Amino acid sequence: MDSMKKEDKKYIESLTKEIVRLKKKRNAIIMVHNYQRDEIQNIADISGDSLALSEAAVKTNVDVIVFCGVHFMAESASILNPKKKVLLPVKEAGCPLADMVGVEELRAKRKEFPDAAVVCYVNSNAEVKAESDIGCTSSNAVAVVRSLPNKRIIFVPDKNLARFVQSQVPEKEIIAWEGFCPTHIVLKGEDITKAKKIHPKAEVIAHPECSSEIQDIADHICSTASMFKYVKSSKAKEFIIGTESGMLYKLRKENPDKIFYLPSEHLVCPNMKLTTLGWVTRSLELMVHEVKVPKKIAERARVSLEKMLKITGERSGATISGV
Ligand code: CIZ
Repeated sequence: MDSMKKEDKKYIESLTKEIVRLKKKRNAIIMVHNYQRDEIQNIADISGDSLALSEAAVKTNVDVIVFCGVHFMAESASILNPKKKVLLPVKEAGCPLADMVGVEELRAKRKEFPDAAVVCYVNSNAEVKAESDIGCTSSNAVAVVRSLPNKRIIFVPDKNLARFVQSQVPEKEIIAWEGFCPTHIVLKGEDITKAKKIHPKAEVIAHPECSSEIQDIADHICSTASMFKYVKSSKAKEFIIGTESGMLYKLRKENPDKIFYLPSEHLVCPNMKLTTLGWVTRSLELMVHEVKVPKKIAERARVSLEKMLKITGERSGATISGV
């Protein structure tokens, strides 16, 4: 912010004012995912991971949720908040990982392994959630898999998270879907080695969507919600963060005495960065783009999300700023 030009600051301030005005007019709340742009994080009423946001929304008394994130997240918010209008400011903000599994292929896999339970990562479309036995996030995937009576688990769609779960639950057989996050996958072992050379005292924290190469060398593997908790409790002063760049803004804000490094300039999700203050303003002005899941699919998808919530209990990973 400090290096920002005067006219940029003015532009941001005037759009932020307009968003606050429109938010009141629409009785809306702004939910912001941890991977969003800095200026979007600054207008958040609630920020956090996708599920913490959806859960937090259930407790608010608003008519409209503006979800600054990607499509599957807005779908989850809508599934858990069927009476509220959920808006995704940029219609095209999708998730290639979520699109790597389809319902027909999943049904075929189930036929191949009829004794297996299907666990689906939250980064999946509503139809896939509806087709699964239970959902999970990166913070509770291990607990969800452990809780199931089945010895075999079909885990969709992220093969790297599946691999991490397998390492933690060796007594089960995880049949991993071949999906991956195109942003996390760009992080290479040599990026970590380079960063470690420059910052030898830094701890390496990586997201489980990173490749096996990264999982093997990281000091700690955890979801975005767990990263905040881990950093706060760690005695280390410096951290190399192996996940999407947006995380660094809030990590720095919440831990001013600690230093954070991004090991690769490519750790930027192009879909997450589509949302700008201009699009949020337009979204509230025109009430676009509503994300609505067909009732039959939403009901079944809600069962898989609620089963997950029963296992891990209520989470408190969201940061409430300005409701
Ligand atoms: O659940 C989320 O928001 C995602 C996609 C990752 C995480 O670790 O928070």
